[in-house]
Amino acid sequence: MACKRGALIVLEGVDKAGKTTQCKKLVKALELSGRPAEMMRFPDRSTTIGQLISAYLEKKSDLEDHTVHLLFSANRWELVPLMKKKLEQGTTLVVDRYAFSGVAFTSAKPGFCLDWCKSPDVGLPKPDLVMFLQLNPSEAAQRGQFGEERYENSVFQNRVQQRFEELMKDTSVNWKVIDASQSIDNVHTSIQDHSLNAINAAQETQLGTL
Ligand code: DGP
Repeated sequence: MACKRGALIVLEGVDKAGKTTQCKKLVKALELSGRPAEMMRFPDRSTTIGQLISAYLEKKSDLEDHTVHLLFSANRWELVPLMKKKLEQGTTLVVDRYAFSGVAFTSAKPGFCLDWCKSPDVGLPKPDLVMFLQLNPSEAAQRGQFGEERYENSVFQNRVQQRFEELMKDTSVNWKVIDASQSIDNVHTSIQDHSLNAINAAQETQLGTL
């Protein structure tokens, strides 16, 4: 019998919501329970395209806004063969940001509509589950200062949050909103519950596309 596929699980949210911490905890918990799992993150700064993105985020270079949007999308596309291979082998992928960040961040800039922003990502593997770590901007601010990177300011992050709220109206995506103001362990428990359901459901369905 062919091995059962892994699930594609994505964590999204504004900065300081705890995505990276929770991705790591989830991978560890899944592995401990005997379910193969690996973490990925976008942008993946290790590739040639990822290095262009990284220099842009660190403000070492400037790129035209449409161009950088397409580079972020290309960075996801270049990892698709690897993602598909892992999923087919039965590994669950826990992904820190995906196409939804792409749309939310670019469409928060003036002059960008959601439809244009979504188009380069059409055809990417569709997540079985997208968890949005919800944290209001004032609580996020209490978790520490923003860093020096591009986009790390409250005005822009508020616009990003509004764009995510628009995206979450899309019922063709399996969105779950998680209250990220709870303790790390409570957030983890909710994330783990949703993930186990998604892993079980994924075994009965084919991987879709955005
Ligand atoms: P991180 O490494 O998770 O801190 O993300 C880097 C920054 O890039 C963060 O501010 C979110 C932003 N970002 C992530 N994906 C995209 C994308 O596809 N497009 C744009 N414009 N920004 C993105």
